[in-house]
Amino acid sequence: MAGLEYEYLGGMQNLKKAPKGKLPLLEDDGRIIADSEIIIDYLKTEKEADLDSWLTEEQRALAHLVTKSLDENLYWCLVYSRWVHQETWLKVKENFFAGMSFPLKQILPPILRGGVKSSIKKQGMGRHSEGEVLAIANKSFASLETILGDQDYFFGNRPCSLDAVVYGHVACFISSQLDNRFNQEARKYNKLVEFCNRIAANY
Ligand SMILES: N[C@@H](CCC(=O)N[C@@H](CS)C(=O)NCC(=O)O)C(=O)O
Repeated sequence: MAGLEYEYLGGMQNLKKAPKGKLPLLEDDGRIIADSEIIIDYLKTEKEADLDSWLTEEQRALAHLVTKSLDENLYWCLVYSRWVHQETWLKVKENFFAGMSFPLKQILPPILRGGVKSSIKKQGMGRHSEGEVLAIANKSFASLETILGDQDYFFGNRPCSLDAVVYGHVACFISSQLDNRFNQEARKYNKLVEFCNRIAANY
């Protein structure tokens, strides 16, 4: 979106390089920058890639709070839908650990799933029923769709970092090959579906 050259290196093997034990991370000239928020700040300050320079103070404030709502709330609904929901977990396990050799492929998945389930319980989302988590996710989808309205991007016809953030979260539900209740619910929001298609086509 900022027009910078980059190479995408996906995969959980990158966790070995992660100073905070979490992905994503950005590697730039031998420097490792961890956490999406810190990566965006780094691009703004070090790479002159500020997608938000044209926003008003108020729009920037709103973008920040929407971002944090998705990072700290909707994110956990996604984790729940993938790691707790039994049927989906079997598919996630198949894909997530595909590159791993025997016997690690047998041993690691239940251990990692146990860790994720414990984190989600400590965070709080894991204490709700699936129906309640779905209702919580639904409120975020509905609110995003209301804010987006008939615009191409969240603040009009020009994208900003909030569009990247929303895509990062919402496409995990809408554009995923998974088809659980969470994916089905998200796909009912036509404007969000079109938004994801627009971002995917343009970027
Ligand atoms: N706030 C962080 C969240 C990062 C995060 O939770 N990453 C997950 C994957 S989406 C992760 O790396 N989990 C690995 C683990 O917890 O072991 C960000 O936006 O970068």
